[in-house]
Amino acid sequence: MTQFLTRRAVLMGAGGMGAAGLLSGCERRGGRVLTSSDTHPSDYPTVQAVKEMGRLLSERTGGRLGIHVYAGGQLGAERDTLEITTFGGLDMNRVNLAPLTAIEPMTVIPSLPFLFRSTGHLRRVLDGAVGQAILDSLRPHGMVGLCFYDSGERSFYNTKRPILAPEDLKGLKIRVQNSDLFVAMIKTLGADATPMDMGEVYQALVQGVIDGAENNQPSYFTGRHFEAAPYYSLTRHVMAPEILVMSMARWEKLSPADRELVQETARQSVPFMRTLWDSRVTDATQKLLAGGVKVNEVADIAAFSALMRPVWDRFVTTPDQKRLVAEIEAMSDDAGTGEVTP
Ligand code: GTR
Repeated sequence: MTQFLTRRAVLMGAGGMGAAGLLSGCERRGGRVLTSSDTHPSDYPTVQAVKEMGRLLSERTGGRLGIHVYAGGQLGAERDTLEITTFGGLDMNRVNLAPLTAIEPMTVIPSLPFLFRSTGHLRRVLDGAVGQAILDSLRPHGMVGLCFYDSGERSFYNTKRPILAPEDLKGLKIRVQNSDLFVAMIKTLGADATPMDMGEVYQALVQGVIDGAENNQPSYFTGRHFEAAPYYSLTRHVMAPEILVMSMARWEKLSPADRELVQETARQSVPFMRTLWDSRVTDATQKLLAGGVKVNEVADIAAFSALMRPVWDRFVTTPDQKRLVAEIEAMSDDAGTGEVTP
């Protein structure tokens, strides 16, 4: 019931029942507590980063602007909250790039398997003109891309066995995000791809509806998936980043100065998030090992990348996509500065 009321309040554009109560005075001054959604719990780095952005916004505007993050997936799965965001029922949303791949072809690019050579390479790409082009590509879809956040490397985990070669995935039911690209990637390795929302994965593993999934260590740990699926195999096949978007409907209601402030504070939350992210990966990895997870390196990564590479041709079809992929491949691995360039 609470969840229903909260969801309804946000949908009504009230900014949430609690937030609405706080608003009245500051709304008269053109202010607002912006609503934002996240599938992760409130201590997760993505949630912390958006809260930090809210803190900065509030500090710079004397409390006129702020952000309330609805964490833990309380407003629904990413696919659904994205839809709500596009029609303006939510002001902001932090999601993975995967559910956006069905909406905008440019978002396919950073989600391609084995595209980035390192975290340095990824950060350099996302901080520069290529990243900006991808953020801008969402505008015709009713969203303003504000910034990217790290999401580490996704690897396979399952209830049955260590994955050392693609053959080990044969016949396994692997949960994927709601994205044709992810379905294709998993099918090409010989596994059975099962699209499902993140919130359903733990139960599906426990009940044997699926045999495994793929994700970074912090999500694997935070979702307690490791308890049911203790084999974690370091294929590191995708580095699809997280993205923070704002509803175009809300953006257009902001003054030019406030838009600049929103964009600037979002950028400033990126290095903050990266610091939290790096320590979260270390911490989750230690806790997973302590929790009895069997982590294995995969010696022949080339066997996976060779099978997954044809997915590029299927999903990279437009001249704009091809140009960006070429630019990314030509870019060096040097880490970004941590400052996001406009
Ligand atoms: C996580 C990501 C979430 C969600 C999740 C999933 O790594 O942070 O936004 O996309 O993966 O697999 O659904």
